[in-house]
Amino acid sequence: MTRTQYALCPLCEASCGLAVELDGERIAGIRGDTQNPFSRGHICPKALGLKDIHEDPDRLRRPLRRRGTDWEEIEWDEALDEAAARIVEVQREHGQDAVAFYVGNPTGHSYSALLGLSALREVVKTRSVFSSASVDGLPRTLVASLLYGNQATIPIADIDRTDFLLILGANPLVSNGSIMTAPDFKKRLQRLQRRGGTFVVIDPRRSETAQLADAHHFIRPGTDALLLAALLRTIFREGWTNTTRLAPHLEQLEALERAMDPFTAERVAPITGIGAGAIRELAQRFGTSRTAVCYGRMGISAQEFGAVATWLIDALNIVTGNFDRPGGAMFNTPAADLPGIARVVGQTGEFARWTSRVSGKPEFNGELPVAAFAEEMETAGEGQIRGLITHAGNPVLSLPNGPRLDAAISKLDFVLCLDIYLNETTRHADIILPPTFGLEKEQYPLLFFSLGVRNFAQFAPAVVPASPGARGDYEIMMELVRRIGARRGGLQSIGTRAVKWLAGRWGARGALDLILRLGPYGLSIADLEAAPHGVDLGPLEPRLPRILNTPDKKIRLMPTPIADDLTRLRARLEEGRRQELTLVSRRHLHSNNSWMHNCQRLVKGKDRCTLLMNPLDAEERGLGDGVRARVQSRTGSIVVPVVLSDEVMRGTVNMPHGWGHDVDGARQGVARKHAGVSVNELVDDARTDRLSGASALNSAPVSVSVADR
Ligand SMILES: Nc1nc2c(c(=O)[nH]1)N[C@H]1C(S)=C(S)[C@@H](COP(=O)(O)OP(=O)(O)OC[C@H]3O[C@@H](n4cnc5c(=O)[nH]c(N)nc54)[C@H](O)[C@@H]3O)O[C@H]1N2
Ligand SMILES: Nc1nc2c(c(=O)[nH]1)N[C@H]1C(S)=C(S)[C@@H](COP(=O)(O)OP(=O)(O)OC[C@H]3O[C@@H](n4cnc5c(=O)[nH]c(N)nc54)[C@H](O)[C@@H]3O)O[C@H]1N2
Ligand code: SF4
Ligand SMILES: [Mo]
Repeated sequence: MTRTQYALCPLCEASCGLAVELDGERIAGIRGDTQNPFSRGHICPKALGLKDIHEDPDRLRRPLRRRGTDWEEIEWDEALDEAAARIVEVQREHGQDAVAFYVGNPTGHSYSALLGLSALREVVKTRSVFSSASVDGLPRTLVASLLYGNQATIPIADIDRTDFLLILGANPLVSNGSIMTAPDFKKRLQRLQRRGGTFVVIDPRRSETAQLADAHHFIRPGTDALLLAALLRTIFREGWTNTTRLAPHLEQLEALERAMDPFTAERVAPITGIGAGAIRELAQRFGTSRTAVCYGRMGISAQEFGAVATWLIDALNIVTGNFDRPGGAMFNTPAADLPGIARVVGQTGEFARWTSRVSGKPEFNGELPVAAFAEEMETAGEGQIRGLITHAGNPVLSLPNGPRLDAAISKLDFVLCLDIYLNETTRHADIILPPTFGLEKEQYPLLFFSLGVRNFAQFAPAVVPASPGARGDYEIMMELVRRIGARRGGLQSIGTRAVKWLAGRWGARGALDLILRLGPYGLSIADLEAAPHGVDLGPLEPRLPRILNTPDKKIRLMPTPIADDLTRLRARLEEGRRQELTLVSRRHLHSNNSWMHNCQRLVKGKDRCTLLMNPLDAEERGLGDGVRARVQSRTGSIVVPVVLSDEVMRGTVNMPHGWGHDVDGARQGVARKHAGVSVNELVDDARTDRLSGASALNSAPVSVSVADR
C-alpha cells in the first residue's frame, strides 16, 4: 500500500509542490502536486533526482576523514571535534582571516542551513567569505541596496498580469526562473500570449525561451547595458515616460535623462548587433504598452556591466511607470519578511566598506567576490587563506578558472566540506561532514517565497527518514559553533553560549516560526502544516513608499557608484565592436550546475557537453559537426565536440557549465562515465564587473580550431 505525502522541491527557485508516493519508507514515485495553488502540478525532470540522490550509493552518509590518499569513516563526535579544533588552530596560528568560507548555491535553498551558517560565520569571524552569489545575483542585490536601501527588496516582474515582457539574458524555460519564483514559467508565458500579450527575448542564443517568444534578437555578450541605455534614451526623447504617479518617490530623474544622452540607437547598434530601427521599435513597444516589464537574469548579472545593466532594467521599469503597479515590476509581501529580517540583523547590503587584501575588490555584506578567491589563497602575507570551510559548493567546477582554484585549495592546511558527495572540490577535504538531503528535510524556501510572482507560503515536512545518526546542515553547523566556541574561551565563548542557548531553545524551526508570526500575515508553522498544499496569499500589491529603506524613503535614481561607473560604459561605447569569438554558457533541463550528474536518468542520452557553434564561424575554421575542437582562452585549453547550430549568434560559441567529472579521488561513478569537460577552465577569473566585483562569466575571448588528437 502506498500513501501520498506533500512536499516541496528544493532543487531550484520555482519551489514546486510535490506529491510523493511512499511505499513504507521507500519513495515509490514523485509527481507534481496538482492541489498546490502556486505550482498547480508542475514539475520538471530534475524532481525525480530527489529520489535518485536519496538512494544513491555514492552519496556520503557518514563523516569521512582523509588518510593520505584514502578516506576513513569516523564517528560524528570525533569528526566534529577534530574539525573545530583544526579551524581554531589555523586561526590561532595565522589570524582570523586565514580561515575562509565558500558557500554554494544549495545553501540558499534551505532556511535552516542559512540560519546555521549565520551562526557559524558569527563564531568563525573571518573576512574571507566567498559564495556563489558573485557568479550569480550579486549585481541584482547590490542594485536593490543602492536603489531601495535593502538588498532583499527586489522588484519582481509581474508576468501574470503584464502586456509586454522584455527578457534579457534569462532562459526560464530551462532554468525554471531565477530571482523570480514562478513555477511553470512556460505556462505563464503561454497564458500571457493567450491574453493578447507578447514577449521578446534578447540573448546571444536562440534559447528555448526565445523559441517560444514573439520575437528574439541576438545580442553580443556584455553589451546589454548599451542597448538598455539606448532604449531609455529613446523613451525619454519620444516622451514615452510616465512618471506622474511615481514622481513623489523619485529623485534625480533629470540627471538620469542627461546621463543617457550619449547612448543613441545609432551608436549602440553596431556594438550590440541589434539594428537602430529594431531598438527604436522595442523602445516604442515598451514605452507605449498598457503595461510592460523588463526582466534580466544570468546573462545580465554575470557580465562586465552587471550592476549597471541591472540598474538600467529597474530604471526602464520605473521611468515608464511600470513599477509598483500590476503588470510592472512589483515587490512581494512574503509571509517571512525577508527585507525586515535583513534590517533587523543589519544585512541590508553595505557595500565597499573594505576591500580585498590582494586586488582591492569590494566587499558586499561582508562577502568578497570569488574573483579574489584564488589570489587570497595563493598570496603569502598576513591574512592569507590557509584553511577553508565549504558548504554546498563546488568551486572547482563552478567558478571561473577552476583549475587555479583546484590547485590553490589542494595546498591549504585544512579543508572542511559540508557536502553530500565526494566530488571535484570535496576530494581536497581533510574532513567531510555529510548532511541529510532533500526529502529528508523540512522545507521552507525562505528566500524564494520572497521573490514569488504571487504571495505564497508552504511549509513542507520531511517525508522520508534519514539514515541512522544523520544530521541536518543546521545541526552540523550548530555543533561546530558549540565546539569552536568552547575551544576559544573568553568573551567569544559567551557569545557562542548565547547562540547555543537560543538554538537549543528554539532551533531552526522555532526561529522560522517566530519569523512567520512576526510577519505580515501572522502565520505560524502550525498554520502552514494545516495546509499541506500551501497557502495562496494573493497577487503582488503596491508597496511604495513603505517598502523603501532609504534615508528619506525615496529612490535616488543615480546612486554614486552607478553614476561613476557610467564613465566605463561611455568608454565601451567609444571602443566599438569587438571582433573576438566569445564564450557563452548554457543550462540544460536535466542538469543542475555541477551536481546532479550522478543520477543515471538525468545524464543518459546524447552527450550534452558540446560546443555549439554557428555554421559560418565553424566553416571559417575548418570545423564540422561532430569534429573535436580545441578551445583556448587566456586561462585554459580544452577539447570538446562541436555541434553546428544557427541557434548561436555568429561570433559566440556556447557550452554548458558544471561538467568535467573525470578527476581522480572523486566518488561519483555515474558522473565519471558522463564526465564532459569544464567550461570554467576557459572562463577567465580576471574578467569581472568592475563595480560589483561579480565574475563576467560570458566574456572570455576564445580561439577555436580542429583538435590535433
Ligand atoms: N561558466 C559558468 N559557470 C557558472 C554558471 C554559469 O552560468 N556559467 N553559473 C553559476 C551559478 S548561477 C551558480 S549558482 C554557481 C553554483 O556554484 P556552486 O554552488 O559552487 O556549485 P554547485 O554546482 O551548485 O554545487 C553544489 C554543491 O552542493 C552539494 N549539495 C547539494 N545539496 C546539498 C545540501 O543539501 N547540503 C549540502 N551541504 N550540500 C549539498 C553538491 O553535492 C555540490 O557539491 O555556478 C556558477 N558557475
Ligand atoms: N535545469 C536547470 N535549471 C537551473 C539551473 C541549472 O543548472 N539547470 N541553475 C539554477 C541557477 S543556479 C540559476 S542562477 C538559474 C539561472 O537562470 P537563467 O538566468 O534563466 O538561466 P541561464 O541558462 O543561465 O540563462 C542565461 C541566458 O543568458 C544568455 N546570455 C549570456 N550572456 C548574455 C549577455 O551578455 N546578454 C544577454 N542578453 N544574454 C546573455 C545565455 O545565452 C542564456 O540563455 O537557473 C537555475 N535553474
Ligand atoms: S522546476 Fe525546480 S522546483 Fe520544480 S520540480 Fe523542477 S527542479 Fe524542482
Ligand atoms: Mo545560480
